[in-house]
Amino acid sequence: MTLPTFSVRGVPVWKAFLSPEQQSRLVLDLREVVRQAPLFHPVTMRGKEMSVRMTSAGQYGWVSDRRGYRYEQVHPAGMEWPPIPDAVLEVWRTLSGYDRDPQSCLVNFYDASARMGLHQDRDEADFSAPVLSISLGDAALFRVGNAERGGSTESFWLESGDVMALTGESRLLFHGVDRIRAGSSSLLPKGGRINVTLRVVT
Ligand code: MD3
Ligand code: FE
Repeated sequence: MTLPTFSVRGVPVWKAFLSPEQQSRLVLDLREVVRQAPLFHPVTMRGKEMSVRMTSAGQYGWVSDRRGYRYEQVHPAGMEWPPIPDAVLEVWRTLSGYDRDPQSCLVNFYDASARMGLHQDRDEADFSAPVLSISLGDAALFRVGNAERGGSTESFWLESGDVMALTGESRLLFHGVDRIRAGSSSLLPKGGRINVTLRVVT
């Protein structure tokens, strides 16, 4: 198994794990996912639109609306989520060290002004299953904190082709995206950042 480039608070990061060719292939596959299951702005329980647009592939997709957030087996428009692309599954099988395939492939799209506030991911049944994150397109300043809200944080840039894994102790750390460095990658013709997050849900 490939050694990570560095780890921050127990979160391993593989810099440029994906070649430019692999990144372009993933973008083509994700365009097909978005064609079948269009991106939408999730809405918080307070009725506020998130700046990130999302969609999913796989058996479960993450949705949020005024009723709350949860995993659903259908897109808000009613169709089933498309299958997780093989090229995405390949990354999981190489790096996750886990014997089950992911059930959810969340696709987050950030334009230049999108961000994601500090939060924990705890909607999954089994926190011992890893979460894998693939970054594509413009760089993002990622922030990781502690298992409880508050305290010190550390930030680093995630660039196109980087992969990060959240396992064990690091799985429940608070984390978020502070900003996007517009124009830092030419992978997406109109700019922006895609983050693909793979999870076992049930
Ligand atoms: C770090 N997405 O969708 S990668 C999310 O870049 C989310 O779009 C971010 O946070 C993004 O929930 C970050 C995924 C991630 C998931 C779980 C983590 C990062 C994590 C758990 C602990 C630390
Ligand atoms: Fe998260």
